[in-house]
Amino acid sequence: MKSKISFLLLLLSLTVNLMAQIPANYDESKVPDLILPDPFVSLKGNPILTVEDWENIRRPEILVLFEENVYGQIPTDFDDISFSEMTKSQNPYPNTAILKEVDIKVSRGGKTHTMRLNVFIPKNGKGPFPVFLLINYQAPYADGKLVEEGFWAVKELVEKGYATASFHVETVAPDDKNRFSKGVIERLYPEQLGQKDGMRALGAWGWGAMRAMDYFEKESLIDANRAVLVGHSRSGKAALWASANDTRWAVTIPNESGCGGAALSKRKFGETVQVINTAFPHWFNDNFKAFNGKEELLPLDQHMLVSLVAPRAIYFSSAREDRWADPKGEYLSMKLGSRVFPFIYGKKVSFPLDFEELKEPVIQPFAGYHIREGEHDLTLEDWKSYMDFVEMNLGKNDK
Ligand code: GTR
Repeated sequence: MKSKISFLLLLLSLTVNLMAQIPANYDESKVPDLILPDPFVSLKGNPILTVEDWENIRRPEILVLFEENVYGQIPTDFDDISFSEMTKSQNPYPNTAILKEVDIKVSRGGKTHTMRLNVFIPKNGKGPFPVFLLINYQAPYADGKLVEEGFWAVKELVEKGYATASFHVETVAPDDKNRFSKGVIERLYPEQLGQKDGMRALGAWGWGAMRAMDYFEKESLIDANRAVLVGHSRSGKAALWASANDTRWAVTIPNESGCGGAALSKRKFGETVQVINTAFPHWFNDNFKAFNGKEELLPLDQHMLVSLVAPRAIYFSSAREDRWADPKGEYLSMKLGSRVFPFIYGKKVSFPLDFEELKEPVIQPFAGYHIREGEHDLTLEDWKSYMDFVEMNLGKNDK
């Protein structure tokens, strides 16, 4: 009996070890043949050719597919929202920017959740200023520092006449598999927890971006019609899902968002659905787990998220050494998903180059992409291309 138990324990530990070491594929020749769902054929099998059919039939279908199978819902109902300025920290850029630390208080069903948004507004110029929101998951606030330059390029943005804001994901939903519900989910939307397609961490962070947008709409120094949503990696995934749901964002920029973000899941290159669901079970909804090791069964792929953002502008960026996030899969998903611009909206967008041929950032109206040298990170070089893309799409600032 004892030896049977120890044999079972051995088997169990071998399985756990194997799971932990599921080898990632980095060999392009081992990528499966891609069979991707067609964004332009409805679930009933009808071709989708017009803006009317796209916006009334196919777009809502695709949104529900992502909600049910991947991210979960983003509930948007609440009873009350209010904004109060709480400035306490020292402004790192007193000569060029006004700092506002804003508490956003949201109530629903007698309960209240407060999230903190940090906002820098140019001091020079008259505004209202276009704004960049960064969903942040790094820890600059922990030690009382608001900004980590490079990762959040406040100085450069403000000098170019942009307002910029950021919130830390912890202020909405902790990034922890045991605690993720301890913010907005348990407090305001507890019924979501019992639902297999309920809101989880990425959806909650997207919800936070929406509340920041509610604030932009009320702040007279900010032009909410020219708002850019940026996220890096896990927060890039959240930015993409938020913008698919909330069409108030004029430009969407997920950086190196990889698996469950910009990259095509069915390529199974680098991080896979099984790996991400095992390491971060709190990011996606429960139904997504059914696709562990079975990406081919997904009734969607990430290029369809690009199509949900259209006709608003969208930009993906990758880093050469960030193979975990599958840069080629990110580019292909942009290339395929952005066909919605010419096919449906009659707007010229083209990505004529193969991934291997890319040298310069592709900065054009509606859809863009760059891959820079280096590792997984959000850098000043990335922000510079974002500003070029935004200027092309939203116009030059009259500072
Ligand atoms: C990794 C995760 C990626 C990406 C990254 C990040 O550990 O596997 O999907 O989100 O974290 O957020 O930096």
